[in-house]
Amino acid sequence: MIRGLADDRLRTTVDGMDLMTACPNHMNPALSFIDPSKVASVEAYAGIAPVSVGGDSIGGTIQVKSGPPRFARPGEALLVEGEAGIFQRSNGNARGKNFRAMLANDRLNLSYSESESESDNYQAAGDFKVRTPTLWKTTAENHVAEREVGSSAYGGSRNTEFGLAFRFLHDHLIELKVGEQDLDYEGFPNQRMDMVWSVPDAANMYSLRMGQPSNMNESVNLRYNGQYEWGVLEATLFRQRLRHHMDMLRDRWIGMFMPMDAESATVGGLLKASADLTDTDLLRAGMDFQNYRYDDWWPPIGLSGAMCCDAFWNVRDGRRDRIGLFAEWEARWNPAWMTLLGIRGGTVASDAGPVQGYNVGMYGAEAADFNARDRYRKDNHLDWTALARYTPAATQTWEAGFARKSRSPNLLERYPWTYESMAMSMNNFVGDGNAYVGNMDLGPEIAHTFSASGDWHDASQRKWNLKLTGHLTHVRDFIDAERCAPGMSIRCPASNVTTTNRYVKLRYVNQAARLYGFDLSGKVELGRIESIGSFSLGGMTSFVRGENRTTGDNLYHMMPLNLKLALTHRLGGWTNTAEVQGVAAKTRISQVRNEVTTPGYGLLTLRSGYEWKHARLDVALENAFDRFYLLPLGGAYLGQGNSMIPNAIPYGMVLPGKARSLDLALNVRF
Ligand SMILES: [Cu+2]
Repeated sequence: MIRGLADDRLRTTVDGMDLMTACPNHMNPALSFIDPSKVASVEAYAGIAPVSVGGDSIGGTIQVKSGPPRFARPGEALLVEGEAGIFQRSNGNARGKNFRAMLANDRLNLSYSESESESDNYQAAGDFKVRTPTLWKTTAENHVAEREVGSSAYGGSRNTEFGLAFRFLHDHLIELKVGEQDLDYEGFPNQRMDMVWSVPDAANMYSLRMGQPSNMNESVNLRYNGQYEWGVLEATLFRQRLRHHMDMLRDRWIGMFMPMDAESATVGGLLKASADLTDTDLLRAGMDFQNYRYDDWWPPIGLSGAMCCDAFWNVRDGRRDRIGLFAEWEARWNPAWMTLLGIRGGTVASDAGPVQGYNVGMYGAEAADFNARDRYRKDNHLDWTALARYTPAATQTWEAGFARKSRSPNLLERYPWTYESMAMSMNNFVGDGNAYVGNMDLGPEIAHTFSASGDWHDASQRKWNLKLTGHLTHVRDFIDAERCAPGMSIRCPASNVTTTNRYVKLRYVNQAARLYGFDLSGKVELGRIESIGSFSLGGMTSFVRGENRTTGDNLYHMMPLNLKLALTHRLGGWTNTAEVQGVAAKTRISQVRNEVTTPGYGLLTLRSGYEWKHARLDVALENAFDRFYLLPLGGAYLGQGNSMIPNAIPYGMVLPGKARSLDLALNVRF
């Protein structure tokens, strides 16, 4: 979440790949496809992202990259390197391992990496109870409050990647990466389903897809980077294929299964040239595209009843094709002034094929209405950014920017079509427990953002700095939600419009929104004591507010005022950190979604790390005082009991945070 915006409103890329999810609950976002041990850098453009890194998003941009390939120096021997690591976290008994090896001469680099991780359910720091009876527990067990957060376990998550890099003519590089991720199961405590391959404890009972990997991501990424006399040329072409299967892990198993499948294929790419026009003018120009195909269907259950006898199609033959062109001019007028002007144009075309429900009796009329409509939509985007930076002295930097950005609805905001309660409750990617239906008449969101910041520091920029940023965004046609009302469908009771303490049925709708806030961050070197080491203090605080200007409601999922302070001690290869996080109560809530307030809390985390020439050991004590707290952005806790019916799980419980955990990680390089 960046400045109140998240998910598809941010542009997130992994090694240049602009990846999409394939799930009505967005369980497989871009960041889930890179193994954390491989991440070499994370770059976040929090505010006004230049048009060359944005597009089809109204918030910031996040670029996650693994390290660049290394080569031996000419005439040098073969470069052989590797790394192996393990980690263990006491809470939930989370554990994992990673391995990486690389072989290179002065032209060619071959690499291989793999990692695995698993965890049991994690524990909260105090008892809480929201259980509805499940068949796995005795009656007595079903009524005991407990600390375990149901459906938070995961297992058998494996990432592998092969890499091949070729360097020629000195500074031209071609890289090919082939990656695969599969996992056995992953619980989602704020959704009504889990990612499942086989249910370990129920494997002997029933599984529709026994023996078939059902959650698998395959990607192929080809990249080129070349230095020319005039500048740099970059190209990326990637393909991603995603297979997704959901059902229920044992914590919410109610004696029947509910398989849900999704598949997607994405082909995307980028071509970008950065040319030095003069010593002080830089021009970036290029194009990017992304073609996405999506199918989302739920196999039938049983020989009679509500989920018999055909596959339910949530989205069939979904497609969303995007293309964009951009140009950006960066000018350094003199040592004090820099400006950046950019413009981007593009289109997003989306469509979906005809649908059907589990049976004609319950779903026939709604499906016929949907199928009778023309579902093709094409949106034109026109974005621009203007940014100026002023450095009047070595100790001050000022920056101000203004931007217009656009985002088109995703397929799951446009095309889910039924108001039937169970099917609607499976459509939700914000984790609020509510049930959603699409709206194919949605238009793109258009945001105008203004931000300004001041940065004060010592001349060397090493001893101290303080940075303050204020931001304001107005969004035309922000995609929020409205209550489903009797006029929309006979499946919307009047009580759905007025209830304040139940999960509700919602439809996506374009409304006006405004977000504003500030970020303040800084650090200071406190000094050095002989043979004891050096000390530094760093901190950041942020405030954001989101308002729906059409209804006067608050936007959903706004992080309350929060503060982080870290005191760091360094001596030789040793680093120790004490980190305090304080979060205010969340009292401004989205009424249309019946969002729940959360109390404020403070957490202390202690970390220590020691680095040798070929190894690194990290130890951390998270939540050192074992404080019970509720996650302000964690959503509704739906991890236990019957999650298939919107209000079978008692309304009002927010997902609790983790209890104290002792974490260990060891990495060895060779
Ligand atoms: Cu899913």
